[in-house]
Amino acid sequence: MTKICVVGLGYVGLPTASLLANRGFQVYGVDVNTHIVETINRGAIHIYEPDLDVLVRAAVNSGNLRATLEPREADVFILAVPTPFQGEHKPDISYIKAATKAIAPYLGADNLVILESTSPVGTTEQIGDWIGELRPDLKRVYIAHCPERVLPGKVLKELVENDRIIGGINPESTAKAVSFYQQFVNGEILATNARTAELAKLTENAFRDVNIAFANELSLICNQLDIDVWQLVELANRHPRVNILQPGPGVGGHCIAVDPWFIVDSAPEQARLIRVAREVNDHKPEHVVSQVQAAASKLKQPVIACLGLSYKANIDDLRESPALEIVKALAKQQTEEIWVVEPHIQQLPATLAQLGNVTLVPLEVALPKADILVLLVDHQDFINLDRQLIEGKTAIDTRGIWH
Ligand code: SAJ
Repeated sequence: MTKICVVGLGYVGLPTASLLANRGFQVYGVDVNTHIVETINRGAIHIYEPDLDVLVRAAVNSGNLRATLEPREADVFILAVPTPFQGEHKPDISYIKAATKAIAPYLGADNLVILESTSPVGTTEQIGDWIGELRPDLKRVYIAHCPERVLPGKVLKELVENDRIIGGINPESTAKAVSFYQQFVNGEILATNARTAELAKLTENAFRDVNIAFANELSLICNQLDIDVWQLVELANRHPRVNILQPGPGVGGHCIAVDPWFIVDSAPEQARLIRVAREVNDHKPEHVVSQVQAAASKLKQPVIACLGLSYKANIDDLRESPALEIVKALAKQQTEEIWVVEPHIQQLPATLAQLGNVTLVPLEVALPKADILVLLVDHQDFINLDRQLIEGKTAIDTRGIWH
Protein backbone atom coordinates (compact mmCIF):
# COMPACT_ATOMS: atom_id res chain seq x y z
CA MET A 1 0.00 0.00 0.00
CA THR A 2 1.99 2.95 -1.17
CA LYS A 3 -0.36 5.36 -2.94
CA ILE A 4 -2.71 7.42 -0.82
CA CYS A 5 -5.41 9.82 -1.91
CA VAL A 6 -6.48 12.27 0.81
CA VAL A 7 -9.70 14.10 0.02
CA GLY A 8 -10.10 17.43 1.83
CA LEU A 9 -6.97 19.45 2.64
CA GLY A 10 -8.11 21.26 5.77
CA TYR A 11 -7.12 21.10 9.43
CA VAL A 12 -7.05 17.29 9.41
CA GLY A 13 -6.47 16.30 5.77
CA LEU A 14 -3.44 18.51 5.13
CA PRO A 15 -1.44 17.46 8.22
CA THR A 16 -2.32 13.81 7.52
CA ALA A 17 -1.35 14.04 3.84
CA SER A 18 1.97 15.73 4.60
CA LEU A 19 2.80 13.35 7.44
CA LEU A 20 2.19 10.36 5.15
CA ALA A 21 4.24 11.93 2.35
CA ASN A 22 7.14 12.50 4.72
CA ARG A 23 6.91 8.85 5.77
CA GLY A 24 7.52 7.75 2.18
CA PHE A 25 4.00 7.22 0.87
CA GLN A 26 3.07 8.71 -2.47
CA VAL A 27 0.25 11.08 -1.61
CA TYR A 28 -2.30 12.90 -3.76
CA GLY A 29 -4.01 15.62 -1.79
CA VAL A 30 -7.38 16.50 -3.28
CA ASP A 31 -9.33 19.68 -2.71
CA VAL A 32 -12.12 21.40 -4.64
CA ASN A 33 -10.57 24.81 -3.93
CA THR A 34 -8.06 25.91 -6.62
CA HIS A 35 -6.38 28.41 -4.29
CA ILE A 36 -5.70 25.67 -1.72
CA VAL A 37 -4.32 23.29 -4.38
CA GLU A 38 -2.00 25.96 -5.81
CA THR A 39 -0.83 27.11 -2.38
CA ILE A 40 0.12 23.58 -1.32
CA ASN A 41 1.89 22.82 -4.59
CA ARG A 42 4.05 25.89 -3.92
CA GLY A 43 4.99 24.26 -0.62
CA ALA A 44 2.98 26.81 1.35
CA ILE A 45 -0.06 26.49 3.63
CA HIS A 46 -3.49 28.12 3.77
CA ILE A 47 -4.22 27.50 7.47
CA TYR A 48 -2.16 28.14 10.56
CA GLU A 49 -0.99 25.22 12.67
CA PRO A 50 2.37 25.18 14.46
CA ASP A 51 5.13 23.56 12.32
CA LEU A 52 2.71 22.55 9.56
CA ASP A 53 4.48 24.86 7.08
CA VAL A 54 7.76 22.98 7.56
CA LEU A 55 6.09 19.58 7.17
CA VAL A 56 4.17 20.60 4.02
CA ARG A 57 7.26 22.19 2.42
CA ALA A 58 9.30 19.04 3.07
CA ALA A 59 6.50 16.83 1.73
CA VAL A 60 6.13 18.86 -1.49
CA ASN A 61 9.91 19.18 -2.00
CA SER A 62 10.34 15.41 -1.61
CA GLY A 63 7.98 14.95 -4.55
CA ASN A 64 5.75 12.68 -2.44
CA LEU A 65 2.90 15.17 -1.97
CA ARG A 66 0.99 16.64 -4.88
CA ALA A 67 -2.23 18.56 -4.54
CA THR A 68 -4.86 18.13 -7.26
CA LEU A 69 -8.47 19.08 -7.93
CA GLU A 70 -9.47 15.56 -8.94
CA PRO A 71 -8.72 12.26 -7.16
CA ARG A 72 -6.30 9.71 -8.63
CA GLU A 73 -6.07 5.95 -8.47
CA ALA A 74 -4.59 4.86 -5.16
CA ASP A 75 -4.46 2.03 -2.65
CA VAL A 76 -5.94 3.98 0.23
CA PHE A 77 -8.49 6.81 0.11
CA ILE A 78 -8.84 8.99 3.18
CA LEU A 79 -11.88 11.27 3.42
CA ALA A 80 -11.28 14.30 5.63
CA VAL A 81 -14.04 16.69 4.58
CA PRO A 82 -16.25 18.86 6.79
CA THR A 83 -19.49 17.68 8.40
CA PRO A 84 -21.31 20.91 9.25
CA PHE A 85 -24.97 21.48 10.12
CA GLN A 86 -27.82 21.77 7.70
CA GLY A 87 -30.61 23.86 9.20
CA GLU A 88 -31.29 23.51 12.89
CA HIS A 89 -28.52 21.33 14.35
CA LYS A 90 -28.91 18.52 11.81
CA PRO A 91 -25.71 16.93 10.49
CA ASP A 92 -24.93 17.62 6.85
CA ILE A 93 -23.07 14.68 5.29
CA SER A 94 -23.30 16.05 1.75
CA TYR A 95 -19.53 16.74 1.61
CA ILE A 96 -18.91 13.07 2.45
CA LYS A 97 -21.34 12.05 -0.27
CA ALA A 98 -19.63 14.36 -2.77
CA ALA A 99 -16.19 13.01 -1.79
CA THR A 100 -17.44 9.42 -2.18
CA LYS A 101 -18.80 10.26 -5.62
CA ALA A 102 -15.51 11.91 -6.55
CA ILE A 103 -13.37 8.90 -5.62
CA ALA A 104 -15.79 6.23 -6.93
CA PRO A 105 -14.47 6.18 -10.55
CA TYR A 106 -10.89 5.75 -9.26
CA LEU A 107 -11.56 2.87 -6.89
CA GLY A 108 -10.04 -0.50 -7.63
CA ALA A 109 -10.53 -3.96 -6.12
CA ASP A 110 -9.18 -4.36 -2.58
CA ASN A 111 -8.77 -0.61 -2.06
CA LEU A 112 -9.24 0.77 1.45
CA VAL A 113 -11.56 3.75 2.02
CA ILE A 114 -11.22 5.50 5.37
CA LEU A 115 -13.58 8.11 6.73
CA GLU A 116 -11.77 10.43 9.16
CA SER A 117 -14.44 13.15 9.29
CA THR A 118 -16.47 13.28 12.50
CA SER A 119 -19.76 11.76 11.42
CA PRO A 120 -23.19 10.74 12.67
CA VAL A 121 -23.68 7.06 13.45
CA GLY A 122 -24.30 5.07 10.27
CA THR A 123 -22.28 7.26 7.88
CA THR A 124 -19.51 4.72 7.22
CA GLU A 125 -22.07 2.06 6.34
CA GLN A 126 -23.76 4.66 4.14
CA ILE A 127 -20.48 5.15 2.24
CA GLY A 128 -20.48 1.40 1.64
CA ASP A 129 -24.00 1.63 0.18
CA TRP A 130 -23.10 4.60 -2.04
CA ILE A 131 -20.00 2.84 -3.38
CA GLY A 132 -22.10 -0.28 -4.01
CA GLU A 133 -24.51 1.82 -6.10
CA LEU A 134 -21.82 3.78 -7.95
CA ARG A 135 -19.50 0.86 -8.63
CA PRO A 136 -21.50 -2.37 -8.74
CA ASP A 137 -18.59 -3.89 -10.73
CA LEU A 138 -16.21 -3.70 -7.78
CA LYS A 139 -15.82 -7.07 -6.09
CA ARG A 140 -14.31 -6.01 -2.79
CA VAL A 141 -13.61 -2.65 -1.16
CA TYR A 142 -12.64 -2.23 2.48
CA ILE A 143 -14.31 0.63 4.33
CA ALA A 144 -13.57 1.88 7.84
CA HIS A 145 -14.02 4.85 10.13
CA CYS A 146 -10.97 6.20 11.92
CA PRO A 147 -12.10 9.43 13.57
CA GLU A 148 -9.57 12.22 13.80
CA ARG A 149 -8.90 13.22 17.42
CA VAL A 150 -6.22 15.88 17.06
CA LEU A 151 -6.31 19.06 19.10
CA PRO A 152 -5.89 22.25 17.04
CA GLY A 153 -2.58 23.77 18.10
CA LYS A 154 -1.05 20.31 18.75
CA VAL A 155 -2.05 18.55 15.57
CA LEU A 156 1.33 17.26 14.44
CA LYS A 157 2.18 15.74 17.80
CA GLU A 158 -1.26 14.24 18.38
CA LEU A 159 -1.51 12.84 14.85
CA VAL A 160 1.30 10.46 15.67
CA GLU A 161 0.97 10.00 19.42
CA ASN A 162 -2.77 9.70 20.05
CA ASP A 163 -4.42 6.31 20.32
CA ARG A 164 -6.72 5.73 17.36
CA ILE A 165 -10.10 4.02 17.22
CA ILE A 166 -10.77 2.06 14.05
CA GLY A 167 -14.11 0.55 13.11
CA GLY A 168 -14.75 -1.15 9.78
CA ILE A 169 -18.04 -2.03 8.17
CA ASN A 170 -16.87 -5.65 8.60
CA PRO A 171 -13.96 -7.30 10.47
CA GLU A 172 -11.84 -7.51 7.28
CA SER A 173 -12.12 -3.76 6.76
CA THR A 174 -11.18 -3.12 10.39
CA ALA A 175 -8.12 -5.37 10.08
CA LYS A 176 -6.96 -3.72 6.85
CA ALA A 177 -7.33 -0.21 8.30
CA VAL A 178 -5.56 -1.22 11.52
CA SER A 179 -2.52 -2.43 9.60
CA PHE A 180 -2.45 0.80 7.59
CA TYR A 181 -2.49 3.11 10.65
CA GLN A 182 0.09 0.95 12.44
CA GLN A 183 2.59 2.14 9.85
CA PHE A 184 2.61 5.74 11.08
CA VAL A 185 0.82 5.99 14.44
CA ASN A 186 2.78 5.45 17.65
CA GLY A 187 -0.31 5.43 19.87
CA GLU A 188 -2.35 2.28 20.39
CA ILE A 189 -4.79 1.24 17.68
CA LEU A 190 -8.12 0.20 19.14
CA ALA A 191 -10.32 -1.95 16.91
CA THR A 192 -14.12 -1.93 16.96
CA ASN A 193 -16.97 -1.67 14.44
CA ALA A 194 -17.90 1.41 12.39
CA ARG A 195 -20.95 2.49 14.42
CA THR A 196 -19.10 2.29 17.74
CA ALA A 197 -16.15 4.23 16.30
CA GLU A 198 -18.52 6.94 15.08
CA LEU A 199 -20.27 7.27 18.43
CA ALA A 200 -16.95 7.09 20.33
CA LYS A 201 -15.70 10.22 18.58
CA LEU A 202 -18.96 12.07 19.18
CA THR A 203 -18.92 10.91 22.79
CA GLU A 204 -15.44 12.32 23.43
CA ASN A 205 -16.51 15.78 22.36
CA ALA A 206 -19.89 15.54 24.10
CA PHE A 207 -18.11 14.52 27.32
CA ARG A 208 -16.01 17.64 27.16
CA ASP A 209 -19.00 19.80 26.26
CA VAL A 210 -21.04 18.51 29.20
CA ASN A 211 -18.13 19.12 31.56
CA ILE A 212 -17.53 22.65 30.27
CA ALA A 213 -21.27 23.29 30.61
CA PHE A 214 -21.02 22.29 34.27
CA ALA A 215 -18.25 24.88 34.73
CA ASN A 216 -20.20 27.50 32.80
CA GLU A 217 -23.32 26.86 34.86
CA LEU A 218 -21.24 27.27 38.01
CA SER A 219 -20.03 30.63 36.71
CA LEU A 220 -23.65 31.81 36.40
CA ILE A 221 -24.46 30.52 39.89
CA CYS A 222 -21.38 32.27 41.29
CA ASN A 223 -22.27 35.49 39.51
CA GLN A 224 -25.69 35.36 41.14
CA LEU A 225 -24.27 34.60 44.60
CA ASP A 226 -21.28 36.96 44.34
CA ILE A 227 -18.64 34.23 44.61
CA ASP A 228 -15.38 34.02 42.65
CA VAL A 229 -15.91 31.00 40.37
CA TRP A 230 -12.19 30.56 39.68
CA GLN A 231 -11.40 30.21 43.35
CA LEU A 232 -14.41 27.91 43.77
CA VAL A 233 -13.22 25.58 40.98
CA GLU A 234 -9.67 25.58 42.32
CA LEU A 235 -10.87 24.64 45.79
CA ALA A 236 -13.34 21.96 44.68
CA ASN A 237 -10.66 20.44 42.43
CA ARG A 238 -8.52 19.75 45.49
CA HIS A 239 -10.87 16.83 46.17
CA PRO A 240 -9.16 13.69 44.83
CA ARG A 241 -12.09 12.71 42.59
CA VAL A 242 -13.23 16.14 41.36
CA ASN A 243 -11.84 17.71 38.19
CA ILE A 244 -13.98 20.64 37.06
CA LEU A 245 -13.01 22.29 33.78
CA GLN A 246 -12.68 26.05 33.28
CA PRO A 247 -15.66 28.32 32.66
CA GLY A 248 -15.32 30.67 29.72
CA PRO A 249 -17.30 32.92 27.37
CA GLY A 250 -18.88 29.85 25.71
CA VAL A 251 -17.68 26.90 23.68
CA GLY A 252 -16.30 27.39 20.21
CA GLY A 253 -14.49 25.52 17.49
CA HIS A 254 -15.85 23.35 14.75
CA CYS A 255 -16.02 20.23 16.93
CA ILE A 256 -17.21 20.49 20.52
CA ALA A 257 -19.86 23.09 19.71
CA VAL A 258 -21.15 20.95 16.83
CA ASP A 259 -20.65 17.21 17.39
CA PRO A 260 -22.90 16.72 20.45
CA TRP A 261 -25.85 17.77 18.29
CA PHE A 262 -25.16 14.74 16.06
CA ILE A 263 -25.90 12.52 19.06
CA VAL A 264 -29.01 14.54 19.93
CA ASP A 265 -30.18 14.24 16.32
CA SER A 266 -29.74 10.43 16.34
CA ALA A 267 -31.36 9.80 19.74
CA PRO A 268 -33.37 12.91 20.70
CA GLU A 269 -35.42 11.22 23.42
CA GLN A 270 -32.39 9.79 25.20
CA ALA A 271 -29.82 12.56 24.79
CA ARG A 272 -31.33 15.00 27.32
CA LEU A 273 -28.26 15.98 29.31
CA ILE A 274 -26.18 16.37 26.15
CA ARG A 275 -28.78 18.73 24.68
CA VAL A 276 -29.06 20.87 27.82
CA ALA A 277 -25.25 21.11 28.07
CA ARG A 278 -25.18 22.46 24.50
CA GLU A 279 -27.84 24.99 25.41
CA VAL A 280 -25.98 26.09 28.57
CA ASN A 281 -22.77 26.62 26.59
CA ASP A 282 -24.55 28.37 23.74
CA HIS A 283 -26.22 30.75 26.19
CA LYS A 284 -22.94 31.86 27.79
CA PRO A 285 -22.05 34.57 25.20
CA GLU A 286 -25.40 36.25 25.87
CA HIS A 287 -24.58 36.36 29.56
CA VAL A 288 -21.21 38.00 28.83
CA VAL A 289 -22.90 40.59 26.60
CA SER A 290 -25.28 41.55 29.39
CA GLN A 291 -22.35 41.84 31.83
CA VAL A 292 -20.64 44.27 29.44
CA GLN A 293 -23.84 46.23 28.93
CA ALA A 294 -24.36 46.54 32.69
CA ALA A 295 -20.79 47.84 33.07
CA ALA A 296 -21.17 50.23 30.12
CA SER A 297 -24.41 51.69 31.47
CA LYS A 298 -22.51 52.96 34.52
CA LEU A 299 -20.04 55.00 32.44
CA LYS A 300 -20.41 57.88 30.01
CA GLN A 301 -19.58 56.83 26.43
CA PRO A 302 -17.06 54.24 27.55
CA VAL A 303 -14.38 52.91 25.22
CA ILE A 304 -14.86 49.13 25.10
CA ALA A 305 -11.95 46.89 24.07
CA CYS A 306 -12.49 43.17 23.54
CA LEU A 307 -9.35 41.11 23.92
CA GLY A 308 -9.30 38.01 21.72
CA LEU A 309 -11.49 36.81 18.88
CA SER A 310 -10.41 33.21 18.24
CA TYR A 311 -12.27 30.28 19.77
CA LYS A 312 -9.42 29.43 22.12
CA ALA A 313 -5.94 30.51 23.14
CA ASN A 314 -2.93 31.02 20.86
CA ILE A 315 -4.55 30.08 17.54
CA ASP A 316 -6.13 32.08 14.70
CA ASP A 317 -9.21 29.89 14.25
CA LEU A 318 -12.44 31.90 14.45
CA ARG A 319 -14.89 29.08 13.70
CA GLU A 320 -17.92 29.08 16.02
CA SER A 321 -15.97 31.44 18.27
CA PRO A 322 -18.00 32.74 21.22
CA ALA A 323 -15.71 35.80 21.29
CA LEU A 324 -16.78 36.65 17.74
CA GLU A 325 -20.43 36.26 18.69
CA ILE A 326 -19.98 38.52 21.72
CA VAL A 327 -18.23 41.26 19.72
CA LYS A 328 -20.89 41.07 17.03
CA ALA A 329 -23.72 41.39 19.57
CA LEU A 330 -22.00 44.30 21.35
CA ALA A 331 -21.35 46.12 18.08
CA LYS A 332 -24.98 45.75 17.08
CA GLN A 333 -26.19 47.11 20.40
CA GLN A 334 -23.67 49.90 21.04
CA THR A 335 -23.50 52.94 18.85
CA GLU A 336 -19.93 53.64 19.96
CA GLU A 337 -16.97 51.93 18.39
CA ILE A 338 -15.89 48.54 19.72
CA TRP A 339 -12.17 47.84 19.69
CA VAL A 340 -10.89 44.34 19.13
CA VAL A 341 -7.39 43.13 19.92
CA GLU A 342 -6.50 39.84 18.22
CA PRO A 343 -2.76 39.36 17.72
CA HIS A 344 -3.31 36.26 15.54
CA ILE A 345 -5.19 37.94 12.67
CA GLN A 346 -4.30 40.78 10.30
CA GLN A 347 -7.82 41.86 9.41
CA LEU A 348 -11.30 41.54 10.83
CA PRO A 349 -13.58 38.85 9.42
CA ALA A 350 -16.22 40.24 7.03
CA THR A 351 -19.07 39.64 9.52
CA LEU A 352 -17.49 42.19 11.87
CA ALA A 353 -15.95 44.54 9.30
CA GLN A 354 -19.32 45.16 7.65
CA LEU A 355 -20.87 46.35 10.92
CA GLY A 356 -18.86 49.55 10.57
CA ASN A 357 -18.20 50.20 14.26
CA VAL A 358 -15.65 47.46 15.02
CA THR A 359 -11.92 48.21 14.68
CA LEU A 360 -8.94 45.88 15.01
CA VAL A 361 -6.30 47.62 17.12
CA PRO A 362 -2.99 46.57 18.67
CA LEU A 363 -2.91 45.90 22.41
CA GLU A 364 -0.67 48.94 23.03
CA VAL A 365 -3.33 51.20 21.51
CA ALA A 366 -6.28 49.61 23.29
CA LEU A 367 -4.87 49.38 26.78
CA PRO A 368 -4.26 53.04 27.64
CA LYS A 369 -7.54 54.30 26.16
CA ALA A 370 -10.09 51.59 27.03
CA ASP A 371 -12.48 52.09 29.94
CA ILE A 372 -13.86 48.56 29.77
CA LEU A 373 -11.66 45.56 28.96
CA VAL A 374 -13.50 42.38 27.99
CA LEU A 375 -11.05 39.49 28.12
CA LEU A 376 -12.43 36.82 25.81
CA VAL A 377 -9.44 34.61 24.97
CA ASP A 378 -6.57 33.62 27.24
CA HIS A 379 -3.84 34.32 24.65
CA GLN A 380 -0.33 34.33 26.08
CA ASP A 381 0.04 38.05 25.23
CA PHE A 382 -2.87 38.86 27.53
CA ILE A 383 -1.65 36.62 30.34
CA ASN A 384 1.75 38.33 30.19
CA LEU A 385 0.53 41.89 30.24
CA ASP A 386 1.55 44.23 33.02
CA ARG A 387 -1.33 44.27 35.54
CA GLN A 388 -0.67 47.93 36.37
CA LEU A 389 -1.96 48.78 32.90
CA ILE A 390 -5.43 47.48 33.73
CA GLU A 391 -5.72 49.14 37.10
CA GLY A 392 -8.63 51.57 37.35
CA LYS A 393 -10.43 50.04 34.37
CA THR A 394 -13.50 47.85 34.42
CA ALA A 395 -12.25 44.37 33.58
CA ILE A 396 -14.64 41.61 32.55
CA ASP A 397 -12.42 38.57 32.58
CA THR A 398 -14.28 35.59 31.09
CA ARG A 399 -11.23 33.30 31.29
CA GLY A 400 -10.10 33.97 34.85
CA ILE A 401 -6.54 34.97 33.97
CA TRP A 402 -6.53 38.24 35.89
CA HIS A 403 -8.40 37.11 39.00
N1 SAJ B 1 -13.07 25.36 26.80
C1 SAJ B 1 -13.57 25.94 27.95
N2 SAJ B 1 -13.16 25.43 29.16
C2 SAJ B 1 -12.27 24.40 29.26
C3 SAJ B 1 -11.78 23.82 28.07
C4 SAJ B 1 -12.20 24.32 26.85
O1 SAJ B 1 -14.38 26.88 27.92
O2 SAJ B 1 -11.95 24.02 30.38
C5 SAJ B 1 -13.51 25.88 25.48
C6 SAJ B 1 -12.39 26.44 24.63
O3 SAJ B 1 -12.09 27.75 24.97
C7 SAJ B 1 -12.97 26.31 23.25
C8 SAJ B 1 -13.79 25.02 23.34
O4 SAJ B 1 -14.00 24.80 24.73
O5 SAJ B 1 -13.84 27.39 22.95
C9 SAJ B 1 -13.17 23.80 22.72
O6 SAJ B 1 -11.76 23.77 22.94
P1 SAJ B 1 -10.94 22.43 23.27
O7 SAJ B 1 -9.52 22.82 23.39
O8 SAJ B 1 -11.52 21.72 24.44
O9 SAJ B 1 -11.19 21.46 22.03
P2 SAJ B 1 -11.11 21.65 20.43
O10 SAJ B 1 -12.49 21.95 19.93
O11 SAJ B 1 -10.03 22.55 20.01
O12 SAJ B 1 -10.72 20.15 19.99
C10 SAJ B 1 -11.57 19.07 20.35
C11 SAJ B 1 -10.73 17.98 21.02
N3 SAJ B 1 -11.61 17.02 21.66
C12 SAJ B 1 -11.46 16.67 22.97
O13 SAJ B 1 -10.62 17.16 23.70
C13 SAJ B 1 -12.40 15.63 23.49
C14 SAJ B 1 -9.84 17.31 19.98
O14 SAJ B 1 -9.15 16.20 20.55
C15 SAJ B 1 -10.68 16.82 18.79
O15 SAJ B 1 -9.89 16.20 17.79
C16 SAJ B 1 -11.36 18.03 18.18
O16 SAJ B 1 -12.23 18.59 19.18
C17 SAJ B 1 -12.13 17.57 16.96
O17 SAJ B 1 -11.62 17.77 15.84
O18 SAJ B 1 -13.18 16.94 17.12
